[in-house]
Amino acid sequence: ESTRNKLIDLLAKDKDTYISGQMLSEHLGISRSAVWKHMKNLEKDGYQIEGKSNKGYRIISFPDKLSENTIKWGLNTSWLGSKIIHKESTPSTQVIAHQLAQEGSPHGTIVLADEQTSGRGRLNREWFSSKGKGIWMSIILRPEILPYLAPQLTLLTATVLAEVVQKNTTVTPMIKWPNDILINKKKTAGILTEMQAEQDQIQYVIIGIGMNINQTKEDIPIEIQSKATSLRVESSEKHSIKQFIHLILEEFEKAYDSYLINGFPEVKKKWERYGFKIGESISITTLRDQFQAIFSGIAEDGALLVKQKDGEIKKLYSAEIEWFKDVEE
Ligand code: BTX
Repeated sequence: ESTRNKLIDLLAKDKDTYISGQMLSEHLGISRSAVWKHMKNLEKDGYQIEGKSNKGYRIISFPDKLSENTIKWGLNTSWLGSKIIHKESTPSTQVIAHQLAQEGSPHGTIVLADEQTSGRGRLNREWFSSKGKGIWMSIILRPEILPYLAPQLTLLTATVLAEVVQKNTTVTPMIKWPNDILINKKKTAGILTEMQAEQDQIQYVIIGIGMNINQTKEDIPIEIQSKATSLRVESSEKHSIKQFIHLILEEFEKAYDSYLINGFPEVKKKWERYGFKIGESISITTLRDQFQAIFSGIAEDGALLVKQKDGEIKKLYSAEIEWFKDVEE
């Protein structure tokens, strides 16, 4: 397995250069016929490899299957995804990411899985993550911002996901404060931000992204069918999960770098472009009470702004919101 990965790394370094069988066998410390056998196996797994007798080998394309190598290949980022961990099946990528972060994994490390067996949402809610149908990914960040600003990263991530869907599909995404991506009012993606911090310093933030891509209607669990959807259901198209991961990581890196330089205003502006139900009446549930008010957007710091019946504007940092259709149900 590790020889195979080294071989792919060598070939992936430069897709336009042929590497001779001799060179590969020397670098890897295996015979030329073993090199040839590896090539045949790679082809079986969906790698397209060109072999020319007087030049050597080169990789033409990677399979759509996810692996550390296939994700690395063609990823146009400078720091995000510099380290990639991929699992076929795991309880939750968040758990792995926490472990890695505690062991010192660098800023920009990403953890991905084809399937999560106990994926989770906020407040320990369940997050369905069926095999090969969506993006189940955690990003480790070590931002030099004050801990109380970390929720802004959730809003930033939501705008990134919305932008990627807007630019690359035929459907129109909306963001439900703070962290749901909706298409036709149904949830397509969710974000879970977790943080390890002291009073005035963040050790790390883990951003968990769950995005439904290729589920059919029948693939979506009954319990959530009335409120969940996938890109495929809404656009009648299948999408390459690998390509979507690339798009998200590239857009995220840009947005994050710009956020560190320019602060939150740009994120706020973008967020409000996608904000669901701005100007409309919503139901708000906080730890203390439940009331109805007009959703008036987000504040300069990302808090939820609602206008109460008496005209007073309230700023909320943590709440659940619903609109009336849901409240009546
Ligand atoms: P949330 O608490 O906002 O949403 C969870 C709720 O969403 C559930 O109670 C359920 O009603 C609904 N739901 C569950 N699964 C799905 C789904 N696949 N599609 C749409 N709706 C669903 C949102 O939490 C945050 C989700 C983060 C998931 C990522 S995946 C990678 C990482 N690993 C991990 O365990 N969690 C994160």
